[in-house]
Amino acid sequence: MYPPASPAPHRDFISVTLNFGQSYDGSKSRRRRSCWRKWKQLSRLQRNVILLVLAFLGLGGLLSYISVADQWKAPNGRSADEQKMRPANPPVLPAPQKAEANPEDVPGVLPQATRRHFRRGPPNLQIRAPNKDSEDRRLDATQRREGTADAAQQEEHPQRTLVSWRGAMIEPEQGTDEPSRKAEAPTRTQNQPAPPNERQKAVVDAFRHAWAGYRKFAWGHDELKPVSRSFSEWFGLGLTLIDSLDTMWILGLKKEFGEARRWVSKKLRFEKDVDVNLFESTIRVLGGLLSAYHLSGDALFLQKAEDFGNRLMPAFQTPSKIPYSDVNIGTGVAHPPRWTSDSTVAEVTSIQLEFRELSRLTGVKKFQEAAEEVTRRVHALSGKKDGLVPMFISTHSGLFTHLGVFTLGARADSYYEYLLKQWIQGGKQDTQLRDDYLEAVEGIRKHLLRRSEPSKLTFVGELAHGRFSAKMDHLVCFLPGTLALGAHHGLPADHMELARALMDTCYQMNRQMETGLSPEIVHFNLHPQKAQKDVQVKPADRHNLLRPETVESLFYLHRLTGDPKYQDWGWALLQSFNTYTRVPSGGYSSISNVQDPHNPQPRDKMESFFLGETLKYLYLLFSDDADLLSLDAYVFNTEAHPLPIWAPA
Ligand code: DMJ
Repeated sequence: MYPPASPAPHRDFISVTLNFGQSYDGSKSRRRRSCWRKWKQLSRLQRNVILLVLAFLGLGGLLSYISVADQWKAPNGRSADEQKMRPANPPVLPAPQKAEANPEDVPGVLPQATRRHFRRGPPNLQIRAPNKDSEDRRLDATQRREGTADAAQQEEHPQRTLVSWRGAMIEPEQGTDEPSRKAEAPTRTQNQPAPPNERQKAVVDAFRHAWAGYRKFAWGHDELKPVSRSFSEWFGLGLTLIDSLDTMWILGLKKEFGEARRWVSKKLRFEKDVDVNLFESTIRVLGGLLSAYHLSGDALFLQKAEDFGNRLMPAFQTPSKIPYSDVNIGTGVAHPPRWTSDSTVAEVTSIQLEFRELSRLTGVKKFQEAAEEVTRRVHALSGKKDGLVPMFISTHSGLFTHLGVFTLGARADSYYEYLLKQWIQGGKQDTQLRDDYLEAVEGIRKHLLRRSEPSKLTFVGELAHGRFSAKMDHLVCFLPGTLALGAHHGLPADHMELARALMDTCYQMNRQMETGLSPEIVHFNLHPQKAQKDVQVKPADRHNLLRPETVESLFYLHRLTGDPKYQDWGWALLQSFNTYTRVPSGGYSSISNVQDPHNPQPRDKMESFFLGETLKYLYLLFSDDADLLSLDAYVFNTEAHPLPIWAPA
């Protein structure tokens, strides 16, 4: 007899035998039994260690599978995310792209020489239709993003008749484009622009000086503080740089544009925990990017615009669909200002040009739908007075608040501007926009228009609970230009007469000041018996923020009447800006006292709209070429960023 087998000695190591073939006798059950017996013979520690090793091996295998699979999905070594961001169009501006290959990214080092030569002067403004391939790729990317292949399929075969957002039946060929993946910028080219004349060169010089200050002391920040040679931050998005992109393009500043483009490409990031004002960031950032895209054809700007537009969308998630004033572009949390649940009427009704265009270019409808819902609701509200709107609106109830106060200045101004400009943008199809605008102009005539003493200057005052005030913000000086634009597009000829009269007044608001620059607010004299000046200024209102409205209207008035006096007036204004606001070390500064030429008191701030609007409108004003950003092809947003008119009238 054999003695019973002695118990297995305790082992301090683990032995694992792997046998992938059949067991020696071919019996699976026997092999299973033997494995199980061996497993049972192991100590608890040994079993745990084996299980741990197996789990580790399994996890490692899974991770390497994922990594390999990702590479399969992203050929050419590009990540899946990069694939999604494929440009809609190949850029038409090779110079900045080549420069981007240059690792240098900071001001102070000249950008790499460019391959293709920019013409001196305004470039050939060109809007190009996408080629079929790029359009298809973009369609694919959008479908992946939204999972809306079905919707896209429908749009592949659009019905002949579309329903506009107001429910009107329209024929697609007649004009207004619904946002669609097929929609794209129309193809328009402009003849070789004339070389800049002497006055335009002076604007280029002013721009270069402003830009030099920004570049030296505020690069990549929101605003230059030219006196202290530093910067201020508002949204932390390089506001001045983005607001200036299309101006540089129009002024033919190739090197500056290329350098700014590189910053947008490498440094502009929207993933940041920061609150932005919906209106201000829409008109400056979204508008600036869309316009830069249209002028240059560079898809980078459209990608950035779409990213930014998406981050603004939470602002529309309110009970009333009237957007909040502020939204955090990093967290997606939107909110009204701390002290109220109201939004400003001008703000919620002056984002439509940009959101509509973003939808048209991307094919993503939500931008247009959200913005137009606001227009629809405001249109239907009570509380207006002959087309004039109050200044505030509740984001909870969707109703106007602070009823009975009417102005064409701050908090209401661009509501009127965008009624007209949306109508023009959409190819003049939407008669409700036009009619609201026409009614408002009559409301202005009826309630807000007066003539000053002794010079009988026509001005637009304010109404508060039935009481007229002869107060006029410089902001109201957008109105002559808007009226002239409407008349040009077929609205009553007497709008042009009113535009001319108001233009005279706005110019006088500047000329009657000792510096030749308008204060922020004036009060007009209404009393013939008093030996007073027409234009009076209160001490608190004597500042000038380098605002554009007077030169904006001068541009329209000159372009649409051909009268050279408007150019002369603009020239005088440029001299005043140069004399009283130019800071020798670079940049221009807003000033605190337009009535003291000896000490205008620089406020140490150069607003982004000085480059985005004021200098751009001056440059366009001094051009005699009506094709340079033709008013039949483009509509300017309220920050002077040109966007294409969707269809010819
Ligand atoms: C700009 O941001 C825009 O023109 C806006 O419509 C009004 N305020 C400034 C310029 O004054």
